[in-house]
Amino acid sequence: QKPVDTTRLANLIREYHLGSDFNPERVLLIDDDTELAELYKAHLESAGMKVVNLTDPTQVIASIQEHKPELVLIDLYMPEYSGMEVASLIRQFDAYASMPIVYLSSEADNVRQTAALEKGADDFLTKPISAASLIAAVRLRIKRARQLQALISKDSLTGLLKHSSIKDALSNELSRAYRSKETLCSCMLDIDHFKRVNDSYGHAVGDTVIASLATLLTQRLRQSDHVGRYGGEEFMLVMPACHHDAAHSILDDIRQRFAAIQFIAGSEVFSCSLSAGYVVVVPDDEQSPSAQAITERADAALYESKNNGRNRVTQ
Ligand code: GH3
Ligand code: MG
Ligand code: MG
Ligand code: MG
Repeated sequence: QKPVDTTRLANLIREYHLGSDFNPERVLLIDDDTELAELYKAHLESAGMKVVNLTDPTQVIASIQEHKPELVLIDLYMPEYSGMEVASLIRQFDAYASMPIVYLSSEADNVRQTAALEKGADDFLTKPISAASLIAAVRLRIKRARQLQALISKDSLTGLLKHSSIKDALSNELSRAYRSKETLCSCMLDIDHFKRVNDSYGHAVGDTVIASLATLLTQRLRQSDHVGRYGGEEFMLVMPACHHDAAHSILDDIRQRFAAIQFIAGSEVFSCSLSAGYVVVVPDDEQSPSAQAITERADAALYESKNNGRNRVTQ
């Protein structure tokens, strides 16, 4: 009889109860007063958030890179650096332009509060603060930041994830697959002879074809799958927990459904086809290919589909 993998079982049970949407808020708290920082950390953790305390502001960028917080809480007065200096340091990085920065300070003077906010922070919370107020303030700002992030990560024509966002999705799902030892399927998909569509019927009709494929992909795939517009008429799919047989039949079904769509342009009716290449990653301890290596393999499979006559799916 096979031994039971208890870690895997525990993870499965946890995921089952928490659901795939469970995503605790991540907060970085910078304060020289360690006792107070521990108290605030405990408040936020009691609400299920993940909190990292930092007493040395010179480590702020390294800490942001490591913990990827969704909000930074900064004390205003610290011995070596002021909170204002820390806020303006964070704002020097384009990547953190939209990260909510909130001061947490006993400073009650409005003029000094405003001066501090001008350094690039978003808001001011005054100490002492109750657990309930702190939790509500942090939770609401992170909720709003997530809504904005979801908006800016989408492609405007199709509503799918943008190039950089689908790449992030692949990296994240890959790490998760290696941790949970689940298989993962990644696919590249490209419309065949799309130039001809544009040349024959115009760019606007071409856009409609791209948008129709996007709709088909979102309807046919699961909620937990990720769909991105990788480039013009090229798409990337990331399908967690998808095995080889399932991957092939889903992709081939998409291929057939797309080929069956009849597009109308003026008095003409036409149809298109697509080619796909996919990779199934089966995690084992010896091989953990990178996201880039997997994308290159999916790309190579796509080009095999193209070279073998298009309108087909290749692993
Ligand atoms: P293949 O079967 O080898 O993929 O041939 P193809 O003609 O599809 O490939 P190619 O990559 O040469 O052409 C893609 C075309 O897609 C070129 C470009 O003008 C067009 N395109 C890229 N983005 C858009 C877009 O947003 N809208 C429209 N209408 N066309 C686009
Ligand atoms: Mg202080
Ligand atoms: Mg093409
Ligand atoms: Mg192309």
